[in-house]
Amino acid sequence: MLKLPGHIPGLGDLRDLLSGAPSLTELAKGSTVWLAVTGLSRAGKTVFITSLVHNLLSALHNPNRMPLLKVVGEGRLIAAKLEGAKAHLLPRFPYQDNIEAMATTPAGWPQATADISEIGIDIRFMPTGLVGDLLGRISGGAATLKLRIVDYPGEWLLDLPLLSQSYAEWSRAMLALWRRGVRAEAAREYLGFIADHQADEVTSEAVAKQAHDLYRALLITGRDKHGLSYLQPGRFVCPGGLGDVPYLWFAPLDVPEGTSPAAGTLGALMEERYEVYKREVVTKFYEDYFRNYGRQIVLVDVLGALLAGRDAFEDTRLATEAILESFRYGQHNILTRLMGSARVERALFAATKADHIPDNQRDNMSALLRNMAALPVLEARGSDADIDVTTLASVASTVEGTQDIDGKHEAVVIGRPVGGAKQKKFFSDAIPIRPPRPDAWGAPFLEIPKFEPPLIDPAPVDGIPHINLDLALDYLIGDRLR
Ligand SMILES: Nc1nc2c(ncn2[C@@H]2O[C@H](COP(=O)(O)OP(=O)(O)OP(=O)(O)O)[C@@H](O)[C@H]2O)c(=O)[nH]1
Ligand SMILES: [Mg+2]
Repeated sequence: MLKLPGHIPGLGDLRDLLSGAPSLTELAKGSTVWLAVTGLSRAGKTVFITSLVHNLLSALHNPNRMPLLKVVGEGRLIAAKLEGAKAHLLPRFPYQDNIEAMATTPAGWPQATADISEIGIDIRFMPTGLVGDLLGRISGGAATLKLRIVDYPGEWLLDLPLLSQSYAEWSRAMLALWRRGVRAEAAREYLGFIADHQADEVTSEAVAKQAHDLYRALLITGRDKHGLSYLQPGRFVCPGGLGDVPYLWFAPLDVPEGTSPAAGTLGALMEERYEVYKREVVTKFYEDYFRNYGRQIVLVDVLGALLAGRDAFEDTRLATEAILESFRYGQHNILTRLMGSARVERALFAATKADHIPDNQRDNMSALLRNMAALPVLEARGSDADIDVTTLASVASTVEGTQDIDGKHEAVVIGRPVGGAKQKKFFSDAIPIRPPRPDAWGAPFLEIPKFEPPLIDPAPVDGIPHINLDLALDYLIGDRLR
């Protein structure tokens, strides 16, 4: 039971204090905050979580790594440790394996991941102000925050629009996209197949499966060979633990405008599976998981998209906009219904791998991400989740330097490319603050090698060099560490 201190603050103060979650008793015993880390494949989720966990565990020994996380900067951190084994539903995030991969010689990066996972850290800290004062009297001063970090594929958020589309509408939207630009070339085989198999032909299990296999292969080729990101359904690209269940065996067909598939047709079978997918996979993800993740960070490989060229960049922009929809309750009755009373309180969109460009370009990278995802429009309208944008590097693998180029003193980054014998200097042209105009996509304007990570001590003592990781974490959960 809560024992009131000798000096009792005003009733108004107390009511204010006790009305906000978490309560004092929760604070003393330990409240929980969920932080979900998402982004399209290769955006940097695994590296982000690994560095975040390692730096939090190291923060007591080396507070200089995370000064902008206020609980550390203000010297209020008492302890941070990994949560012990528990009967959680999700697989455990392989922090230890990842750190070992990065700390061996030669250093490597963690493996790509295929499914959702989680890891918990217990943070013990001294709260500030009145809360600290009250807690000081009931629990010796310290509070505990259980931070649960979840890694899930951003591709899954690309399925939200399906919930408000019929199979016919979705098919039309997808096929219109696959008939344009670089996509049309990639989709030639699939488009040929569905030209021979119309939605109104008599249903056939074998043809449906064949269409699905071809379509799924198209999505994977689109991602791996053409750098495309706006790929639906998301689970065809990142199935997670789903396995190859029959209700997944659908694909878009040409369904003429103003019609929907009649019973007994191939289109009707596809439609049935599409509806089961929406119900069993998409809706369930939002209801069972997403709604618990009060704080989320969406990682975007803006540099990778710029480097991949016009079509890939435009596709990343589309995908980022689609992901943003999952944080806009005001616009979405469906999202509001799925979330019930739960809300994502804060979402941070972060351009990753900022160590590839010098410091003087990083604000441009944030501006570009802001403009890519139409975030200025969103701000003006006001959104339900508190959304911000930043640029970060989870593992700074370069250092800053300068180089004389054409008589000018230019900022560069210095790092060792993976497999390279020695360190090299890398210069990049200015990062544009808006998506480049169609005629501005000439030769690639920057070189982005895969850098070797810096030397890392696998023991949580020294931490890992980073850029803005502490700032990002303070934005996301700093209010729960006051
Ligand atoms: N230099 C540098 N490279 C990074 C950084 N973060 C990620 N990378 C590079 O990007 C690659 C992908 O990072 P991951 O964290 O595995 O990406 P992911 O989003 O988990 O990818 P999937 O598991 O495939 O979805 C890494 O192997 C690194 O080469 C960073 O902060 N700095
Ligand atoms: Mg990963």
